[in-house]
Amino acid sequence: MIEIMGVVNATPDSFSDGGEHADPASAVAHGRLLVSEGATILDVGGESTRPGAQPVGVEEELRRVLPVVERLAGDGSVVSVDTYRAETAERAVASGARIVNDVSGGLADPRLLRVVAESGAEVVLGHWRGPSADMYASAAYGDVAGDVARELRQRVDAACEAGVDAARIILDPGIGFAKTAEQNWLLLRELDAVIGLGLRVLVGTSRKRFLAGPLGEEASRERRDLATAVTSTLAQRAGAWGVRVHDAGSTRDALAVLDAWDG
Ligand code: PMM
Repeated sequence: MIEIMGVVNATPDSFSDGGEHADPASAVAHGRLLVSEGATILDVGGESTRPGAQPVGVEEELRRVLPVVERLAGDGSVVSVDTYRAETAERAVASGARIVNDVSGGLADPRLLRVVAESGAEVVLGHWRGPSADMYASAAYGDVAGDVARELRQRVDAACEAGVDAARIILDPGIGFAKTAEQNWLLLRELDAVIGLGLRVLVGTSRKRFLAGPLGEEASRERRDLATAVTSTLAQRAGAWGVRVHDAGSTRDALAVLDAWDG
């Protein structure tokens, strides 16, 4: 079965669920709802990584994230922490997170990979070419899927050098990170290049801007969730280990239909 990673944003400024879960109690309640709808991993983040988002300080990130991680892990859920900061990763793992989800693949904070190695946590290494505020400046590729796979391979090497066991690494092509809409579609179409690296692959398309291509700019959240269920299902078919989604129920249903089709 594919892993369904449900997004628990403990941020007041995430583009897709605009602060609804800014206080710990409502973030925890949302995490529990995601589990009831089929999420198998809960990804708790305290800083939005949407294009143009402003970073928050580490203290504020810890304040947002730690109580949520602690309570959801206390329920017995598998929790990941969506952070590129070593300190947040370290404290979140001490609070019960089992996975460190770093969209920067260990590039943003030079200490993160060592912290992961020492903690024994699993790690998601995302494809990344720079901070959110100016990430489109670096969206130049010769062959997007090949380039992303090559750059991810370098991050795997860096992680292993820092002492991370390769079996604990999950790769993420970083849909929407330093990529135009067209590049995102091409990368999904050629996901094999990343799957071929031989590690588990997580794909995050949920509610992202590039879905406006087929749906139109004004598409509602419900319509973007339906589109996400389709892209997540296709990612599973392409060999992904997991998908990261805001709405677990629609993706769970789509995956169940695919299973029935496959027989
Ligand atoms: N996308 C966002 C945030 N974290 N983590 C992983 N591993 N993969 C992603 O594609 C990804 C991520 C985008 O931000 P949002 O949570 O505000 O949608």
